[in-house]
Amino acid sequence: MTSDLHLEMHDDVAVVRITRAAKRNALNDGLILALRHTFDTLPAHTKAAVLCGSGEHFCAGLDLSELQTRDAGEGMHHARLWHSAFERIQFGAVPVVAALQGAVVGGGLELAASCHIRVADDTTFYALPEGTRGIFVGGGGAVRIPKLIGVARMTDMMMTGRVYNAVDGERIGFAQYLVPAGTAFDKALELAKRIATNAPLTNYALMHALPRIAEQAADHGFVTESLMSSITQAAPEAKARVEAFLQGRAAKVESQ
Ligand code: 1HE
Repeated sequence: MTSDLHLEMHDDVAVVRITRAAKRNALNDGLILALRHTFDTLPAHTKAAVLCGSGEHFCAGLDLSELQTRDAGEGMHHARLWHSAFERIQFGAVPVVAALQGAVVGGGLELAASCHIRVADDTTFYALPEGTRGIFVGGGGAVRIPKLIGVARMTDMMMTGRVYNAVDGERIGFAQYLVPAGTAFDKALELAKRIATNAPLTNYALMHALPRIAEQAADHGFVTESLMSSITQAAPEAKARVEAFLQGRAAKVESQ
């Protein structure tokens, strides 16, 4: 498929790294297929993952050198290929934490938006240059990005070419964490290791049920929530964790 994607296990955390820094980690078809395959076939003991890019930029989006060769039908199938790959990230086996630096633009922002948590460093900037390149998002951005920042802000970014810096990007909801330059990977790995210690059913509910509940009508959402709540509570692991707290063996919630 490609030699530009690398998987490395840190115990039960998978680190998936795009290693195409010379092209600012721009996503060609080989990389999209490799992302889909990698997130589909993570080792069975994987409990969480970090997605990162090598070099100074997370990802410059679609490899524009591939854009020129497609007609409308091929273009649609190409977008569907991206959807299928990013779907394996969002609705895959384990939570994924993105470590961001430099450019998180176009399809790179769509890729980041398919992860569950985004950690940005001070050098991060976000843009959707599709608007100024005469095209439209095609990697799920029209669905996922408004959920992070709202339709109005996405419209502004695409219509005007607006670029958000790291501070403003965190303020409007692109990233949940903002850390000093060069430390996004460390923070993302720390978070992934912590996520890996959660009860697997809780992580499953957060990945697969929460986003769907949030889109259901409230009366449907309450019922789905009650089902998920009872399933997680019934698991032996939940009982053991609550028991550990009651016996003073589990950490208290502390302000940070
Ligand atoms: C690329 C790409 C790319 C860099 N496709 N080759 N994305 C964009 O419109 C963003 C285009 N890229 C940039 O604006 C800049 O490259 C960056 C801000 C990301 C980085 O700037 P810089 O100064 O560090 O790097 P550079 O000198 O611009 O680029 C280095 C090399 O990477 C250069 O190739 P070289 O052979 O001349 O060394 C660039 O051509 C190459 N490169 N970005 C191809 N994107 C499913 S729909 C999604 C639609 C989109 O994502 S559209 C948005 C595309």
